[in-house]
Amino acid sequence: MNGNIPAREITPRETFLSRRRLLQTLGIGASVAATGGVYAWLADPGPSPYRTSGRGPREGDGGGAAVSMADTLTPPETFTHYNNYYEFSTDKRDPALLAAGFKPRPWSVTVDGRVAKPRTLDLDQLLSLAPAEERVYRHRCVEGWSMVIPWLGFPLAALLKAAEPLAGAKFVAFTSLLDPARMPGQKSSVLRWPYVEGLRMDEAMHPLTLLSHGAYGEALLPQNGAPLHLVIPWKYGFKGAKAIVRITLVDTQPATTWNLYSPADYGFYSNVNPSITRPRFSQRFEDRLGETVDRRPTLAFNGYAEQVADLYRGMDLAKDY
Ligand SMILES: Nc1nc2c(c(=O)[nH]1)N[C@H]1C(S)=C(S)[C@@H](COP(=O)(O)O)O[C@H]1N2
Ligand SMILES: [Mo]
Repeated sequence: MNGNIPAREITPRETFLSRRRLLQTLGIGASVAATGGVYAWLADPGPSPYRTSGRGPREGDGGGAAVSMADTLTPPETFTHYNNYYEFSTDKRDPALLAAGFKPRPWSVTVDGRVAKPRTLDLDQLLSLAPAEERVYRHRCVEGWSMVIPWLGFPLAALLKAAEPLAGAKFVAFTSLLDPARMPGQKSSVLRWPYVEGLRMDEAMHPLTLLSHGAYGEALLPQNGAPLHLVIPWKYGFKGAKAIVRITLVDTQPATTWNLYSPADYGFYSNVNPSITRPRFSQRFEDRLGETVDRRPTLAFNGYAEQVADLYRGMDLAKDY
């Protein structure tokens, strides 16, 4: 066995855990093969609607010819101790400490707006909507660093479909928790609170868009957005709101936190795009945390172009929106 573990990315948690133990026993650790758009972990080969087997970098990816598509899981300690979570602190080392006592239960999520069946679900009701799947995704922050994370969750589409979207639903607005007593960073006005984000309806319904409640085979820790963290792997990390309490289907493009903060720097769409240089961060390269190799060229749509580029047909990809 080597790094080329053919795999499928949909894995029951039990299997993930036992497989992880097996791999550890074999001394393989947390290495994982990358085969293209979405990676996986298991040794069982299986058809995947997302995997693009053996796909190397292509022209238009934004990457150079020497891009290696082989990825290794980011060490869990990095994922849990290097966090952007301004509700707690603007220092990435702080959320692990400051959120340690944050209790993600009880929790409830309201799904409302342009739906036939608005509802408020507690966490157990929500988790019972769909089985947990494992998805190993690249995560790219607009600051230029990246990780590779084995998320647990289910497609956001499952939750949206259960609420029965109405014809007028064109966008989905996400709201994170507002609770300054539990989130000390909200006492500062560094951002407007609560944190809000949004997607167009087709982006929200896309099978890659994951409502995550776990990672590395465990429930999410508070610093990673417990109990619910939205994951949209082809967009910059800030599009994926943490600690979500409300999901509202709306007919017009909703306001989003970083766009309110600086409209010129953070467009509504914010798809990972090497050709858009943002004033504070060039997007041409990225640093994969935990890797010693030189910086990597940024891939268009974070490497998921094959799965999502169709959503943006007709839009000028050299522009930010
Ligand atoms: N509510 C909320 N969601 C948020 C953020 C935040 O500060 N508040 N930071 C975003 C940014 S910039 C990133 S890179 C990711 C980080 O997620 P992680 O700590 O789980 O890796 O969360 C995103 N979601
Ligand atoms: Mo980020």
